[in-house]
Amino acid sequence: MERSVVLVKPDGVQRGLIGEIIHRFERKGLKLVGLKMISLNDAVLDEWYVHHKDKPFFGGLKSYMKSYPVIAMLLEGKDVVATVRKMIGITKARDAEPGTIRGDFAMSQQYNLIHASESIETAKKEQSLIFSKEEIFDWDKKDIESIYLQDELL
Ligand code: FUP
Repeated sequence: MERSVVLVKPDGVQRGLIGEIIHRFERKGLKLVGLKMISLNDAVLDEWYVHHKDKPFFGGLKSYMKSYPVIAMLLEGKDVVATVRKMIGITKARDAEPGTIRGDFAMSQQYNLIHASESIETAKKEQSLIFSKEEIFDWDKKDIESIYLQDELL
């Protein structure tokens, strides 16, 4: 099944929103298959934000992402990449829709609490940058048939 990588960024950790953010994904019915606290370094961030490397905000973005540890999650579900992107809201948090994580809890474009994979390809890249094989758990989620119709699981 499809996977998405989510980070609770340094501002989310500082603001005590780790539990709130994990709770939203759990309640949605997504399956948590990896979870850890990690300090990001230049090598990971240069790969992670390669599409932003020539932008004026790149240096500041990297310093901020290294300022405190982040919480990394690997979430599994049907069409999970698109679903999680909808749940987090748009980048500029003060314009994000109420009901989204950024829309409910943040005001800034940089301090926007959360990262989520933008595509299935970036999810795969991000998974390999953060999680080792031993850190990914393929456990049996017993309520899966109450979350999806059987046909949706094929
Ligand atoms: P998103 O996918 O919504 O996290 O946004 P982007 O990949 O476009 O940007 C990644 C991060 O760069 C954002 F979370 C915050 C930062 N950023 C800025 O600080 N300024 C900008 O103008 C755009 C992005």
